[in-house]
Parts: sequence; structure tokens; C-alpha cells
Amino acid sequence: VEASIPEPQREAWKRFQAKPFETKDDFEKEVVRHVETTLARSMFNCDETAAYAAASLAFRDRLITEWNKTQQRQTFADTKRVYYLSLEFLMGRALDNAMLNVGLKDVAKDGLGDLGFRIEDIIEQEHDAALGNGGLGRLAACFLDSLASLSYPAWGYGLRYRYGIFKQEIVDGYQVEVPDYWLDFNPWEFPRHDIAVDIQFYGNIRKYQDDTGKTVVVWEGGEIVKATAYDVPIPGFDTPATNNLRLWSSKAASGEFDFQKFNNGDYESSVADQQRAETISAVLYPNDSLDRGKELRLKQQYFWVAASLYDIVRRFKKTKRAWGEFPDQVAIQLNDTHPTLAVVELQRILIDLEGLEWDEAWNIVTKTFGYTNHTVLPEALEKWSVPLFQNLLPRHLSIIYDINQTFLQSVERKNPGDRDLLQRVSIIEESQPKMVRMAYLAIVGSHKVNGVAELHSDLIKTTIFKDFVNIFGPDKFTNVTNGITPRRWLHQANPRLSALIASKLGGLAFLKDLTLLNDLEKFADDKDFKKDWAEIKHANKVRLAKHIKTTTGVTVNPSALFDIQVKRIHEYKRQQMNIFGVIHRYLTIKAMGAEERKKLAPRVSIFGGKAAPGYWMAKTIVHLVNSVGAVVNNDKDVGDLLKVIFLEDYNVSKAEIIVPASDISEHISTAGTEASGTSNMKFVLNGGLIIGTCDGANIEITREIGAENIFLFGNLSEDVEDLRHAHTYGNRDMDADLAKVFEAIKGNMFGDANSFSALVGAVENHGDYYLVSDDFHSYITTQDMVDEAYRDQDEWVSKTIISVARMGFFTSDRCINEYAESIWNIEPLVPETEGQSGLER
Ligand code: Z15
Repeated sequence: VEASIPEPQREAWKRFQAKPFETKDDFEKEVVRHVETTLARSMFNCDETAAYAAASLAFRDRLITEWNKTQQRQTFADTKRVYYLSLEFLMGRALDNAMLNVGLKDVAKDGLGDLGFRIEDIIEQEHDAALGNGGLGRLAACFLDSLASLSYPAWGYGLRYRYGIFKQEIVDGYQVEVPDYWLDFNPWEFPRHDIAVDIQFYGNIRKYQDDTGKTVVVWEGGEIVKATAYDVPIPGFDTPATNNLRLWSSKAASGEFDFQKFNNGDYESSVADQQRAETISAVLYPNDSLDRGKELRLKQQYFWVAASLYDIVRRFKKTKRAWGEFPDQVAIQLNDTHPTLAVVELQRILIDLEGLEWDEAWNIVTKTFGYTNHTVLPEALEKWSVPLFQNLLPRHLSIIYDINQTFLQSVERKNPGDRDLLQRVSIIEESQPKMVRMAYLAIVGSHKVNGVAELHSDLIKTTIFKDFVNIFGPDKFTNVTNGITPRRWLHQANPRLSALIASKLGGLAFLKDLTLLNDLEKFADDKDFKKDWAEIKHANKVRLAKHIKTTTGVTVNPSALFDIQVKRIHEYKRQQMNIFGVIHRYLTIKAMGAEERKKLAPRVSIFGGKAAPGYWMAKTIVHLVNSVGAVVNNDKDVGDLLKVIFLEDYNVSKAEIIVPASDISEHISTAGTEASGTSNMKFVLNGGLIIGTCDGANIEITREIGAENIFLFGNLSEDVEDLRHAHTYGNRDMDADLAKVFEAIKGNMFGDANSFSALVGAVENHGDYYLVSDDFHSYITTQDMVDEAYRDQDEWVSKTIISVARMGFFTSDRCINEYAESIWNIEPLVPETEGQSGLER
């Protein structure tokens, strides 16, 4: 349908074009207008929720105006776009970010002040958009920020979950999950009821020969679910470029059919159809780095992928180009294997619906896709059972078989007679039942495969994808080390530190070229600067101490060393080793005399993170941390020397309070298991040091900031296999300190020992897969070195300044530029007014 206004009438449109506010007065006018019209309230009943709503609507209007212009500019310029497909976008709050990115937070602050509100209170009203589990989802959010800030033509595609990641409550020391219904008021999304796609499931395939003798395949029957688009504007920092995040929501395809059932008195089934459809986008699966293989999850994946591809193909078809030009207009990045069905769906569209030949279509497909791998953990690698696939997506399964056959034939040609190799690399695993190996499908269907840190990218090439490196050659495999957006993780989370840095570097330009931080190094010995720096860290600790007091009731001393480990709870991340170390510390304090105790450095051990609801070991770790806290925090002998805190419901907005308040943070995964880690980067960028293993991005952080500025410990990844082997086949002595920790637990020091026997048993009797006993000694002696170093505050502060100065590499802007150049082949489309907000001031 042609919806464009004819030329003669466009004058009126131009004359009355929406104009975004720029001044305080205009902002206030917008807020009052929204309160009095959109919200139907007034100054007599405007609480903080209403003020938040109105302020957000004012900014939203502004973003949408720029969003429209950006999309028009991109369409007009006819450039290649990148589409980032991710089942998770862990966005956090939008208002603060929007205000800062468009450079109007000060205006909003004064305006809200005039209207009777404090901006901090208003920001606090917003519910986090928590459409993700952990690192993978937050990485996608940082990438969106960088794509917009660098003015790349880019869209995100995801699912509009009605329930994001669950809220975590701690009840009697146990994790309890509470649903996260976040959509009752969300001003940041635009329903696009006109953009709807019918998505098919189940049914049958029928083959026939057409008049020319060509085999035609049709996918018939089954059920249809409707996907509706919801758009979220993504503002760039210091640029009008505003990108789009399109989230799909599911609904029953036809209300009328239901209505008929309803009229016939079949109420229950009419409602059931509706609910079954809506269930698809109802809830985010709460597993991080674990594949559960549930049918509904596969339905989510296909629903989202099919709707997104329909949308992308529709946009391409409007350009009237030949299909061969598709990869010149479209790059699609697969965030992990979750969207791998997109490979199959595009091939299906091209051969079944558009009539292309197999080879021509496949050439287009592989040029279009890139695949990012985020893990080597076997339990996280997605596999789908063939029978399940056959039932839900019969046509896709047959295409997968064809892809596999063509692929295996080419392997066979180059490696005649190597049956083992064919079995190893087959997309179909010959198990009972047979399984589709999604990572292999993603590799075969993409032109580039990347890992997320150097060690990780090396590991995938030498372990899980080794055969594929031989088949496709090493150039197909590359590395793009992860990064974080300094806008949210420095400027927004730590405004005072950002301002102090800006005062020395002559403006905020470092937020768009993080290597400019280098110039800070010359202040590493500047007395006044160090004083300001230390004062900001202290203030951030005071803020966290207040949060701890109000949420847990425990008083902590802000002058103590804050030791923080916040991330999803997982055995490979080894929170259990941390809490065993804390118990060791507690036992050591208890064994000391009063004089000796005076010499100790007070420490607050802070934990936070969610356990997947079905991950029993992780839940046991949460329980142990809370149980240790209950004993230690109430032990008069110990006082301020040691406090143990579990912070409930760790999420993005809490991270913004926690990250700036650390002295030391823990990134202590078993070497070779954490693909990258990204909170390590956040903590260092905020003037905290880290204790960590030689794993993931810790290695590159060390290279950048210098080995003297990081506390590394533990075994190396190349030794892990042998150590595991030794556990199984050798006889070994338990580390003496760890044995004492286990004795304390078994002696019911922290409550009923039975509660924790699985945790202790995993190390003592079940092979200690994560090498806690091997690394424990090195861990606690390195913690002693941390104490020692912290005593010399002057030196410590210098180390943190030098570290921040050397963190430029870890901006997600650098990642995006690398992807753009080496994988997507796209260029920024810079608006004329970019960079005019005067960052140099
Ligand atoms: C997830 O958050 C990550 C990997 C996964 O396979 C899944 Cl399913 C979820 C994380 C990695 O564990 C982490 O090391 C990495 O920094 C992050 O992805 C972003 O790449």
C-alpha cells in the first residue's frame, strides 16, 4: 500500500514537523503536557511515577523524531545494514541513558527541579528492561549503544518477552524466584500493529513437479501464530543517529476463528488457542550457558527468526535489486547459535518461495551470515532432537539434511575415506535420538566465525571446531575481543569519575575515543588528583554501604576493602572457591589473638548473582554464602574485620551502583572456561583492581594494564586436562587449608552440614572438575597479597589510575569497528550534525 503523502501536501507536513525540545523551558512544557494530557493527571496528583512517565515520554518523542530521520537517511543513502540477531538484550534502564546520550541530562535535571522533583528519584522509578541472562545479553546491549554512537546503519532483532529474567529474593538464605512483569508501563516501545507477520509451525511437506519438471516443495497445514513488531529507539551518544531494536510479540493469528469457537460455546478451547500463541513470547528462559532443549524454546527461536527474516527480505525487495546483491545490502550476525535457524529460513525463502537454484541461494546465505561463539562448555552447546524438529519444522529439517549432505560430500571429496571425520563434523549427530548440532550448522552457514577473546578464539580453533578449521581453512575463524560501552559503564554509572577525568582531558571526547584515557597516566602521581580520585571511590563505597544497609540490614564500614564477585552463579565461575576462601579467612581470624587481629585489613566480601531455577548446585552456593554471612556478620569477635554480604537480585541497574564501589573484584573461573567475561572490564574502568585467573579477557586486560596491576593466580588452561585426569586416576592430598574449611562446614558451623554436602563432595569425592582444590592455595595466598597491597593506599590509588588510563582497548566501539571491517563490510552513515554537542569543552 502506498502510504506516502503526495508532493502538493508535503509543504504542510514540513511546516509542522515535530521539533525536539532543546531548552529547559521546552522540556518542562513537554513534561507538563504529558502529565496533563497523555497521563490525564495534574499537579495535584503527580507523584514520582507520573513524573518519570512524563519525562520519559518527553525524551521518547525526541528520540523518535531522530529515529525517523535516521531511518529516512539510511533508506535514501541505500547503504548496507547490519542486523544483530540476539535472543537476549539486557538493556537495563533507558531514561538516564537517553538523557546522557542526547546530551540533555543537565537540562532535564534543572527542569525536573523546577517542577518539584529530584532527577535521581525519577530515574529510580524505571523498571529494568531485563531481557537477558548475563554476559551475552549485556554484550548485545553494549553493541547496540556502540552501533548507534558510531552511526552505523544497524538494527537489533529480538523477542519482546512479557517476563524478563526473574527477580531474585533471598528468603531464609535461599533463592526464591519471582516473575518479572515489566510491561505494565513501558514508554520506550512503539507497537507497530501494521507490521505483523504470520509464522507457521508443524504441518507437512508435499513435493511435486511443476510444468517444467522442476521439483517444488510446499509446506502446508499446521498452525499459524502472528508476530507483531515493537520498536525501541536506540540513541547514539553525541550523534543524532538513532537506531532501532525491533522486538517481536506473539498473538493468535486470527481473532475471528476464536470468536466462532467462542460463539459455539467452545470457550475453553478458544481461550487455549489464544494462550498457546501468546506463550511463545511470554518468558525468557533463565538459563545462562546451559542448553535445556525444550520445544517451546525452539518455537521461540523460529518465531523470532522467521519474523525477522521476513522483515529483512521485505525491506530488500523494496529496492528491486537482483538476489545476488542481497549480501551487499544485508549482513546478519548470529549472537550465539540461538538464531541459527535463520540460515535455514533464508535458504528456504530463496529456494521454495523465490525459486532460486540451491547453489545460488546457498552462496547468498553464506555471504550474509556471521556467527559469534560465546562458550566452549559442552553443556551449553545447543542440540535439538531430530524427532522434535521433524514435528515442529518439517521443511527446515529436510533443508538441514540437504545442507549436511552437500557439506559432507565436499568434505569427503577432500578427505576420501575418512569416515571418522564425516561422523565428527556431521550436522546430524548419530545418537539415539539423532540430534541437530546447531553450532556446526552455524559454522557451515556463515562466512566468518568469531570467538570473544583471544584465548577463547584460540581454544575453539584447537578444540571444539578443530575439524572445521581444517575443512574451511583458518581464515574463516577470527577473534573479536569483547568490550563494554563507556557511556553506560563510566559516564552514567560513575558520573563523578567521568567528570574528574573530563576535567583533566579537556572534555568528554574520551567517551567516544577511549584510548584518550592514556593521557591520564601522567596524573598517576599527582597528589591533588589522587586525592580527588580516592574521594570519589570512597563516596561510591558509601553509596553501596547504604544500599547494603537498606537491603540486608547489615552495617559495613566503607573504609574496609570491598571485595566483590557479581555475575551469574555457576560452578565454572567458582563462587564456591570464593566462599571457601572467606571461610578460611574467618577461621584464621578466629584463631588469632586480639593484638594480631588489629593488624588485619578489614574486608567486606560481597556476592551477587542469580542461579538458574533448576541449577541445584548454584542454588546451594547461594545458600552457603548466606549461611556464612549469618554466622560471620553476627560474630562479635570479628566485628568489622570481615563481613559477608549477598546482594539480592543482581541486575544492570544494581551493577551501576556496585561496579563503581569495588576495590577488588573476582574473575576466578577455571582456566579455559570463561569465554571472555565483561564485568572484569567494567570494574577496572571504574578504578577497581581485579583478582583473577588466566582466563578469557583477563589475559588481555593484563597485557594492556601491566602484570603489576592485576592479581593473577591459579593453573593455566593448558594444564586443566592433565589435572582433571590426575583427580580421576591419581591419589591426591587435599590442600590443608581447604580441608579445614571442609571440616568447619561438616561440623555444622554454618548450619546443617547436609545442606552443603554436595558442594564439599564435588571437590572431595567427585573429581573436582573445576579444580577448586588445585587453585585454592594460590588463591588464598594471592588474597593475602591483595591485603598487603591495599595497606599502601598511595600505591594502590596510583595502580588504579594507571589501569584506567590503559583500558582504552576495551570499549565496545573498538569491537564494533572490528566487526564492521572484518565481518560485515559496512561503513558508518554519519549525519551532518554528528559531534556538535561540543565534547571538547
Ligand atoms: C552467556 O552469557 C555467555 C556465553 C554463553 O554461551 C551463554 Cl548461553 C550465555 C557469556 C560468556 O560466558 C562470557 O564469558 C562472555 O563474556 C559473554 O557471554 C559475552 O561474550
